[in-house]
Amino acid sequence: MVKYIADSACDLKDFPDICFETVPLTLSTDSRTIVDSPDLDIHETLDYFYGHHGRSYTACPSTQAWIDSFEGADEIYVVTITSGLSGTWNSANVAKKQYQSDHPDVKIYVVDSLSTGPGEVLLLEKIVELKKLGKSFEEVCEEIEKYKDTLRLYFGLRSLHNLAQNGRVSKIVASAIGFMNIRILGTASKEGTIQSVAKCRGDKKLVETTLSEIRKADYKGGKIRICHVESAQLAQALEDQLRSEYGAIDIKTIPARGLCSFYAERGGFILGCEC
Ligand code: X90
Repeated sequence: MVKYIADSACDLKDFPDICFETVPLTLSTDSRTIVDSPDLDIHETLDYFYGHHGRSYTACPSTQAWIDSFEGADEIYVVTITSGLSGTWNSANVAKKQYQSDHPDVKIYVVDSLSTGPGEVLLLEKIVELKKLGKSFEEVCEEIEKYKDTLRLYFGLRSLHNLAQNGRVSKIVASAIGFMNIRILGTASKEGTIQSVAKCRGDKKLVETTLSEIRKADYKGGKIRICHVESAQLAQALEDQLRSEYGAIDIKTIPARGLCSFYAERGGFILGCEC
């Protein structure tokens, strides 16, 4: 059996016609731990964190959680959030080694997305597409490593509070926003870390600047996936702009799950595209 697995930063809850499962990260405060399961109420979870005044954290899945997800399959594809910001890729690899020492015939490919949310979605969709074409395990691994280089990730955020609190961006960068309608536009660096691109005043300017970055990246009409945190309108504005400039492109928007919602925060979006 072929199984497809991603961590919950991937933002998908299910995937039709294949055996797909997500392994949750966790979000927590000193008094509560929230598992990023597919049925998590995002609105309530965000309210909880905004109302909580102490520190809040996240944690990657345990080795055991990965091992449990491998059970029963003989060919496994795992997509993780960037190793540049999370221990998730590492814990998946520890699980892979351990699992293969007990099940030497099981093939496991763990791909470091160097991205998150929509970047993970694009990788997963590509793996599924290659398998449908009848590619072997080795061919899929090889083609995915090449495909990864064609992907770009952009994100527009209203607050960097949770990223800064957890050491994923510097406090200096974070303090530049949070007032006067300032949004930050960022991108994933080659190493899968956060690189800030521009400060924009208001959503309209944010959409314009995102479009101009995509143009600069030499985007030619490839697939686009967008995740948003309670900002469907902003995502729609991006979709509309992209369609009016590039025509009938394959573009889809979904709400972010817990992990990306926690870090991208209300009003944020994350966009992945093939360049
Ligand atoms: O292991 C953990 O506890 C998870 C840590 C994840 C930290 C960052 C998640 C960011 C999610 C924010 C904008 C996208 C940045 C992606 C750059 C590669 C969303």
